[in-house]
Amino acid sequence: MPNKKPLVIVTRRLPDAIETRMRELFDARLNVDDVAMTRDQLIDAVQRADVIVPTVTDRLDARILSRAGERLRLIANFGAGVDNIDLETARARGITVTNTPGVLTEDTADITMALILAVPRRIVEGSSIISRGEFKGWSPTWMLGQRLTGKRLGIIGMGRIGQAVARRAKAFGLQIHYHNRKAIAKPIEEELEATYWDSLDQMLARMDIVSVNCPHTPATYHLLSARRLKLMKPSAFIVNTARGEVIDENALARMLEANEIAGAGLDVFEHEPAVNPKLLKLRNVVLLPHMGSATLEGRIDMGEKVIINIKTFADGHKPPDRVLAAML
Ligand code: 8YV
Repeated sequence: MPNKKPLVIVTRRLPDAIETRMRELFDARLNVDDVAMTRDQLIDAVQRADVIVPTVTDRLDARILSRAGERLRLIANFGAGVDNIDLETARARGITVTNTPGVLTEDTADITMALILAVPRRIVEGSSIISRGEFKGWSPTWMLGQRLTGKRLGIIGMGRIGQAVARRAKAFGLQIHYHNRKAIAKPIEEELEATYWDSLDQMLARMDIVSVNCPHTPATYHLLSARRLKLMKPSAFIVNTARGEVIDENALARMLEANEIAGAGLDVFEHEPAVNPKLLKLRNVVLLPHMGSATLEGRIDMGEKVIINIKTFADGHKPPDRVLAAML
């Protein structure tokens, strides 16, 4: 990368403090209007920039990256998930990719726990009864939900976020189970009193609540397929704060409609921002607009990570959050 300030194109508006620091350190081109870039604008950006800072909604696929200019050396993703970037093409073109892991763990786990509470306890349904003016008085058999304490939670993907969910859920009296490519370190497993399942199928059939906390990769696309969803107990709930693509959303909507799954809490969708119209009609779902990591503190921390990644890279060092295609 040349000695002068690198030309950094930021695709969306970021917190003020981050944008200001970026302007101080780099030749930063900001998106003050915060309008998502079109494909043509993204192509123009990858052709001009030394560094591009995309977000989850900017799809840097093979077709866009194959048009990248010689100057583009770094994609410093503002986000932990990198499924918006074609890592193979980036690698083939010698473009380094970084992300922002670790700083959105607790916030995402909080929203996951909120959904784990909200769906079985019918919190949003109850709240909307009040706001519609339909609360006619208490009765012993009205608005009954499901107790959390003593139930089994199956976490799919026991990385940082999965473990943070497990810690919270344990405090609520849930029994922790998990499926992961491999078992986590014994001391953590013991602390969480967690049970490892190498067979996802076997775990699914036994859980009361399932939480999706794995990244979206070619290996996890539709991991919860129609066949696997059918393994779940009809009384079970499912929560997804990872990526919509991990669940066959159509199959899930059909099963929720048919009461073959008791309820769902979804913060992410397969064709975001579109939401399957079937889901919108259901009473047994809580739907959120991809806000798992949406805290002011989290966004600033993410921005700081992006800056550190760009700065270390521009100074000729290995950036701390380098993503390797082989990691996925
Ligand atoms: C962020 C996320 O909002 O980091 C991720 O992977 O899904 C989100 O929580 C998003 O990535 C910002 O680009």
